[in-house]
Amino acid sequence: MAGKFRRIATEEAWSIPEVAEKIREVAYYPGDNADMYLMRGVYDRQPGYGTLNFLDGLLDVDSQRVAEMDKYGVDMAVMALTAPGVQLFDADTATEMATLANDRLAEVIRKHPGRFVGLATMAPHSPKRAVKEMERAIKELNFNGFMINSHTNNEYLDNPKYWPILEAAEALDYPLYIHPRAASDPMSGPLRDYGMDAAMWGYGVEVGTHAVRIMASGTLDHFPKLKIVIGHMGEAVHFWLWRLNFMNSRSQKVGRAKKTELSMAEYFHRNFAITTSGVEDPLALEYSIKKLGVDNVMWAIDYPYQPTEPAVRFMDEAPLSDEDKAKVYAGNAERIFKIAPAGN
Ligand code: 1WB
Ligand code: MN
Repeated sequence: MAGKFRRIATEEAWSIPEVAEKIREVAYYPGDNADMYLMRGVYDRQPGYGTLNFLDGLLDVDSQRVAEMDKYGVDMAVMALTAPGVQLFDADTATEMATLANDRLAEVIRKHPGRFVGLATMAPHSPKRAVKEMERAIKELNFNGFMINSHTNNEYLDNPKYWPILEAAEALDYPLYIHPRAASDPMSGPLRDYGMDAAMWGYGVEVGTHAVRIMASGTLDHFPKLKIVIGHMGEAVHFWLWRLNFMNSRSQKVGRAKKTELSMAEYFHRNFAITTSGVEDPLALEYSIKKLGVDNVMWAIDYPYQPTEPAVRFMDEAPLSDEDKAKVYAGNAERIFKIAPAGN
């Protein structure tokens, strides 16, 4: 892998048979969660997503995934249990499955030295146990961060009951990646038609809303050093910073919005970094780098949901200086996820 640039892909998905089997089961539980449709497709190969066959790619490491990485010069993948993680399960099952998934990911990392690092999964619905698992993941499994798949039972991380998780991420000093899942029930109605529920549109609406809730609630006043990573070219949140600032400060003045220590843009610049996962648009990349600084944008593929070759080509062809490209491809991930530089 002696390419010109080290390539670290930062939002790479995988799963284990036990979690896949459990998701297949809960996807038919009574209820009207918008994630169910996608889950039936991916995990039970029902029409819609079944034919895309993501499942094989998710469950595989040794045959296809590593070969694909080698073929396109992807040096390292930052891996996490795929959306919606364990968040569809009841708290006990979720806690148990998170531990199992993290143990398995640690095995993958050991088996392929230098090729993978892990983001821990945990059960937000059981914050105390989640914090224990976060500590174990960093201190015993040597993981490099955490992933939560947006809402849990329609609740968001601005809810103080989840703050122990934010506190732990800040104290352990590793980033929290907020990955999409289908929108929470009250928001999901109009997103259910025309395939809009998932990656096409609903995912971005869900995580964008989550990020704005975290900022507008003043939650980050309590966790000034917390680093939050969001994918899909920032879920477009940074496109709205000017308007978020204008409207939020006006609303704060008339008592419609919560008083916060910083402006929305200040929170975003201080606490967030973004990845390019699944958005291979040069103009969106240029805007992101200009708006957020080249130090806050990381490359990702979103394997196996997105193909590797165009993701690599997109970044190889991006009109950036070598110095900037090296940052987006690897340097920023090394700093933000504390990944040892190549050769170490
Ligand atoms: C897709 C993308 C589906 C992601 C997913 O199911 C996840 C998709 C859990 O492209 O349809 C993802 O991780 O971005
Ligand atoms: Mn993803």
